[in-house]
Amino acid sequence: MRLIGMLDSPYVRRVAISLTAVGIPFEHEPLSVFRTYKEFEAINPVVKAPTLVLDDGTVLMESSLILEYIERLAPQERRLTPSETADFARAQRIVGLALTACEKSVQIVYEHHLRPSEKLHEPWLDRVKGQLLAAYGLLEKEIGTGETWLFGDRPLQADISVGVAWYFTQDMCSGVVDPAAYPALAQFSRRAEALDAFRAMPHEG
Ligand SMILES: N[C@@H](CCC(=O)N[C@@H](CS)C(=O)NCC(=O)O)C(=O)O
Repeated sequence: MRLIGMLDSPYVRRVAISLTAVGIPFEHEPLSVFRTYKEFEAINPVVKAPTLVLDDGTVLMESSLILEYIERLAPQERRLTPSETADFARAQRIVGLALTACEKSVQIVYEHHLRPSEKLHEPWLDRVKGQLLAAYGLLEKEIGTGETWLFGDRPLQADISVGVAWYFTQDMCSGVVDPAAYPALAQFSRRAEALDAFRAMPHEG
């Protein structure tokens, strides 16, 4: 299978790290939805990263849907979602907060880089920043000290998504979320970035 998209997208990176963590081989094609729009469009006409092209030619998109598919391929002992229903609900909540943090960070990046500066709309940016801080405030409470993984002795999807979101925000929205105010997340991120699967799929910002 082929994973299309750049690792500076948190959505692409969470899929790349997950594929690596569960041991599913894939080819990575780091096409940009901006700089290589035409090439991307030739693979997926709606130009969304990540795009996963299966060996039979099926084209998947939306990171969470792709991860659902990957979960079906993964050997049981390497699956990335908890099997207990209550744990699964908590994991989905944490992933939802992490994805919201990604979405709000991407909106800040787009507002600064895609919109002409005279059209920048401060009330909108303030609203998005407030949502971003709320997401990280809730995640800080969810992850405890940041010294352990969320569901046992190995990182699952919730851990991957939190780690990817935090690094993305710190790298791409510098100064918006003060790491000193989120010590557990900062520590959690250091541990996540030291994992083999994270190191193999580094953020490229
Ligand atoms: N909800 C989607 C978000 C994906 C997304 O927004 N990707 C961005 C790159 S970070 C993209 O494709 N942007 C181009 C566009 O939306 O036109 C997911 O989880 O995959």
